[in-house]
Amino acid sequence: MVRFVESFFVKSAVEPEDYPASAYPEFAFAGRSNVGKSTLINLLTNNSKLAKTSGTPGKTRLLNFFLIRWKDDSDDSQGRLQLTDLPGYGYAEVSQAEQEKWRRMLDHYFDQREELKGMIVLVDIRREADPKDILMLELLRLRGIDHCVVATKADKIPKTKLPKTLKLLSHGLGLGNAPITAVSALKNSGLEPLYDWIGQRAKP
Ligand SMILES: Nc1nc2c(ncn2[C@@H]2O[C@H](COP(=O)(O)OP(=O)(O)OP(=O)(O)O)[C@@H](O)[C@H]2O)c(=O)[nH]1
Ligand SMILES: [Mg+2]
Repeated sequence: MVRFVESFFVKSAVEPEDYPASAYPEFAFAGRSNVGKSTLINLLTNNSKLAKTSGTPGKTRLLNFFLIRWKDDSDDSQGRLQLTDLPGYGYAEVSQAEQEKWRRMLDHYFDQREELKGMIVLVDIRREADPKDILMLELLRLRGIDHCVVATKADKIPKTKLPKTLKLLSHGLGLGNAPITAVSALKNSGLEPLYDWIGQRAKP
């Protein structure tokens, strides 16, 4: 299994001309505001100060790019990858113009990132399938972008309900064969499948 041994903040950007070079396999995190994207990045990198988190929705308004050095002891391989924290969607009744701006930003991102290997879509385990998430997943399918879904805040439901909740969510989101797993930042649990998923796609 890959481990993330070092992590750095590269830069924040909105406009494509300000993005850092697309030099390494890249993975982006998307989902409603406050779902736990920045928290998950910190968890995966074991670096609580890497991405800014907040109880107030709408914290991450820019694209934030991170560089990771990874190692896999099982086959002695190592390399670099990039993680991108995308601005959350749906945190307030935003104007049509704001939504349009967000959509344009996402289109630019998809158009520009040649090394984008996959997208991790986060959903709150306590919520039913959300139309905004369904739209996002549709977009990923249309663009042929590999993706998985992570249900966050698994500590908020009883463990016994986990399998059924994930099944319902998968069905509600129309996932088909795309994988879904649960994580908890509070319990630091559920990360292995994610390291695997990322590792498989980051390796040459
Ligand atoms: N209980 C619990 N709380 C969590 C978990 N993950 C995130 N949170 C909390 O949820 C809140 C939002 O987390 P963030 O990581 O800032 O969310 P975000 O998706 O980056 O939000 P935006 O930047 O606004 O898009 C914070 O108060 C976190 O502590 C989890 O697994 N369990
Ligand atoms: Mg954030």
